Amino acid sequence: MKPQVLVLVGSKNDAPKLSGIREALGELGIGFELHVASAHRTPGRVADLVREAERRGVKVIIACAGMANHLAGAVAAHTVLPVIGVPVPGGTLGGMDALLSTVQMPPGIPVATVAIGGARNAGILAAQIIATSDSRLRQRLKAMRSKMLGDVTSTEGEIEL
Ligand code: RP5
Repeated sequence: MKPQVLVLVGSKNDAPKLSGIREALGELGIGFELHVASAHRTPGRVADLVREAERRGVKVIIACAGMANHLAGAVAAHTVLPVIGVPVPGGTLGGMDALLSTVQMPPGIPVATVAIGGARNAGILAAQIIATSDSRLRQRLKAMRSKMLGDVTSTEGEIEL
């Protein structure tokens, strides 16, 4: 499966908190590749990975980091591909630092930011972007929504006030 999504994590320690990306992309049949690259520790590698990915036909980049998440912004600075930022939870501020540094981009260089630890939504949003030009993927996304409806309504038998 040719990777359509590039996933970058700022540290190997982030990866265990981000399994929702793999799960969502797997459920939707989208190939991805994963690399560790840090905006601060390996800035040149970030630029190289992003430019290579664009050349190889990657359609969306998901950038995940904790603390000061400058990774997503740095990635966005090197490409016009859509970039989704995932603030990774942890540290002394619980992820608020990562959230604000991901979302507060200057005009001209947007990063679509999901919730702190919102890995699954990042995968689904990447799929929705790709689905704008892939009708079969759009059908799979609709099937995912239908399953969600079933999952929610089936809980009604379990609730009481
Ligand atoms: C960020 O700093 C990483 O994304 C990670 O969340 C945080 C701490 O990195 P490690 O010291 O655990 O490698 O760049």
